Amino acid sequence: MTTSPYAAGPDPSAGQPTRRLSRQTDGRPAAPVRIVHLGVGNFFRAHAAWYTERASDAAEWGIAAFTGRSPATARALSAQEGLYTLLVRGPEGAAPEVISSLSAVHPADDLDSLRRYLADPRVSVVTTTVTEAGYRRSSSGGLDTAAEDVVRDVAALRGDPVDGVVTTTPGRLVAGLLARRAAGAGPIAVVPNDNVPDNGEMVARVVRDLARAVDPSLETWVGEHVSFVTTMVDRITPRTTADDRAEVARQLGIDDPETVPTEPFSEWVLSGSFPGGRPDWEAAGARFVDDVGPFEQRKLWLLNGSHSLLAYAGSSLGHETVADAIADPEVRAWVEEWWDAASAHLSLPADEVRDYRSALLARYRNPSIRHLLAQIAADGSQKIPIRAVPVVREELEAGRVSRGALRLVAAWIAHLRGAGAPVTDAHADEVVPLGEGTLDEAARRTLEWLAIDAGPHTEAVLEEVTRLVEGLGARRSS
Ligand code: CS2
Repeated sequence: MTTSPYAAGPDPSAGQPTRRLSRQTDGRPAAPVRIVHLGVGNFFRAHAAWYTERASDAAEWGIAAFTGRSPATARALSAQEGLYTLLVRGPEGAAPEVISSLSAVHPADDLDSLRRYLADPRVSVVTTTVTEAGYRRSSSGGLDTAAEDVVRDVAALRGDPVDGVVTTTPGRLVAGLLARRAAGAGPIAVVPNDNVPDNGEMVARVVRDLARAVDPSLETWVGEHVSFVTTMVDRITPRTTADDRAEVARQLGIDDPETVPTEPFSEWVLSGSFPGGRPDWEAAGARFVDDVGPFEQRKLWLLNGSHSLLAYAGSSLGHETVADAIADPEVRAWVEEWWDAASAHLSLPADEVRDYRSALLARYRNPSIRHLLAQIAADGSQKIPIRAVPVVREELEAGRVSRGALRLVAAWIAHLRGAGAPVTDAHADEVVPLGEGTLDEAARRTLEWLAIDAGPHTEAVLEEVTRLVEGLGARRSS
């Protein structure tokens, strides 16, 4: 057996001998590539890659993963043959698991490899985790055909369908599908794993729109050969810290800069067909259902909604992590109030909702996960519309000016006005100005931007939101 020599860089194990991961000593042989993935961040490595690792037929299903913006991840993962350690942090301690399911990792601009994989009939699944902004949607939900990079991708593929250089996610998917059609490689499933309602239809629309703009006959081919699967994904996965890397070094004697920390809980609910086959993900607990909708609402409203509330309201009180914020009785009461408002509109049995809520509290309190509120606060422009607005609207339709629901909107306004975690947002140019001016102006502008039309309740909603923002500001300065 050969082991990699300890590579340069800070020694995370404070003096313990460490080596790098290698398939020969630590993992399984690389499985043949049958899945292509776009966006190889921490969440994907804790979730779909882990389900593929745990599938009973894992030896037949290798993943070729492509990075998002940074090619550094491709270099770092390739240097350890695609292996990385998933550090599962539970209340009782941390358990490392070496994941072998990434058979190859490429930088995003390696379009030759992308086209080669998609032209291979053995490849039958494409998964994506690129964040909502990555799908280049316009406000109407279709492809943003006015965006410069989309315009460039369309022109590139019209000019050269075989080698045209594309950069957006829809552009890369369409480039790959052109190669697949040309090779006659057969049907394929596209499986978005982003935390967006109805994500299958979301990706179907942008792919069809871009295909049509490139070549109308491709849109027809996509309709006949590409299945878009809808999913609900869940696993709390913070960013990697030096402490995670040191823990792996302590337990395994391995220095893994690509360590991914995550929680023990995981959920994946999917709906749709896989015409070219798929791994036995059920073996790892994935569920295949007819309608993902109720699971999606339960997760987006109860988990993600309360996460965003913790991120904005909790950080404005000076808390740094989810565990800190949920331990504050005042913040906990706000979360319960949010949950009460959201739960009233879930189409699931009440005892299931109750169990889910208490499981969430346990997940948030997990002392070995350090989930930064600032991480969750990022990109509110994409989160608030899907996490807060549906609940506010449901409450208004039920005739209620709901303090529990409106507090999430108010906390975001307080954040835009400078309270708590700093604003980091792909659409900062658009949303930071929403919070400017007097509080009343900011509240009106934000509600309008969120398309919350309170009708006869408008003044009452504005008053409530203003009072709630003031409440958060007051606590902050005390
Ligand atoms: C979080 C999610 O950062 C965020 O916005 O709410 O990433 C959350 O941790 C995951 O959806 C959990 O599955």
